[in-house]
Amino acid sequence: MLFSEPLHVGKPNVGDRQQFDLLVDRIFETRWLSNSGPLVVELEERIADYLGVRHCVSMCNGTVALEIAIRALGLTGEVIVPSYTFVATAHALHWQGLTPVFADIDPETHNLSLDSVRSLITPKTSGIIGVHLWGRPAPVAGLEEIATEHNLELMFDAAHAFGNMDSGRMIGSSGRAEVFSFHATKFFNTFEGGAVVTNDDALAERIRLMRNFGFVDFDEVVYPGTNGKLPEVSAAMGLVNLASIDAFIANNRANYEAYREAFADDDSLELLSFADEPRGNYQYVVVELAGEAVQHRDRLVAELHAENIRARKYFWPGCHQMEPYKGLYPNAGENLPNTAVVADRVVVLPTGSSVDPADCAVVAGFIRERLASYALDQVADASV
Ligand code: T4K
Repeated sequence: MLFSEPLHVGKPNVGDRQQFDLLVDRIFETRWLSNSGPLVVELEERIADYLGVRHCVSMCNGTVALEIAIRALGLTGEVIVPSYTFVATAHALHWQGLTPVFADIDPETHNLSLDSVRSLITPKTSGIIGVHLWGRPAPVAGLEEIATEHNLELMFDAAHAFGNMDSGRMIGSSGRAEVFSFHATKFFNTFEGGAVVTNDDALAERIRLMRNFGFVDFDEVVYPGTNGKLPEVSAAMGLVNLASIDAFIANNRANYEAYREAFADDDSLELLSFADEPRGNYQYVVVELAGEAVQHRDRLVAELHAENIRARKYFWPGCHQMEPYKGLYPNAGENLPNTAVVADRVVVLPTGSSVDPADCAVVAGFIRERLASYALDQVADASV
């Protein structure tokens, strides 16, 4: 086995333990544990500042953040989303009694195809949820144009994109609202957590109320709210992780460069690149197998796991192939040719602060060796 301890795709990035302990001491002293305590307020201010948005409303996780944003925007009927995303994007709509209509992706970017989105608009469509997949920006300008033209709401699932930029601007300001996940496996985590960010004052106010059962004061409720609150201990984790964000970026970047160098002259795969922005989280290291190597994807992943390298096939096979969507919309795949192709080719590789560039070189070397060996087997088979 190449690694005695498993190498994970999402092993958490964690900041300074002593600083965290100090904040936990404060939580114990004040006995303020939840319900928009001082650490939550501070974290929300810092995040809004970091992203350059007017409002950050923290949440207990990204999925509830999506549900609340969807509800607060008043979406109805059908909402267009990519199928090639984590299933929470679709589930958030389904849980709100809406129909996710699955659009295809651009095979180059893995993000929504504008042509596909256009082709799926019906009189029942009320909105579009773009996803910044792998943290790479969705085609925001094109989606805005479509939304304006058809009078649709537009929001973004930015679960992967905390700390990333789009054309020199931090991701977080597009559409009516953007939703982040601060789950343990994300670039920036609060154990579990998430946030809705927006520049719309009225929307932010509605989302804050919905997060806390709809209470406007001690006794009066004005919305059918839910409980979406982030606890203080999670905010403490967020504050210490925010202080270490540059170190997380440097680490991920070095890992990404190590993979890039190791795969540079290998044409059996392509390492997805990130746009040349001043900032980026480099959290998802994604390779797409090419040519004959594609048919060996599952075997490669199994062999990586056998070496304690827990590579992932995110987001295979696409939401439309998962229940309840597979049963509800059995023909959805007809609109998703690129999703099918890409989902069969992708392997996501370990990175994060418990992985270093030397580990990445070993992982890449193993992948190259295996892909070369499958190719040789194929040549041998063909000559029999
Ligand atoms: N939208 C998008 C586009 C998303 O990707 C997500 C979440 C959401 C919305 C919803 O946000 P949240 O409601 O989750 O905040 C993981 C995460 O649970 C999920 O947050 C994430 N996307 C998704 C892409 O990945 P799994 O089922 O793959 O996680 P799991 O348990 O296999 O963990 C991944 C790896 O990380 C494993 O190899 C083990 C390692 N790990 C994990 C945890 C939790 C650790 O080493 N330590 C840990 O504490 O879903």
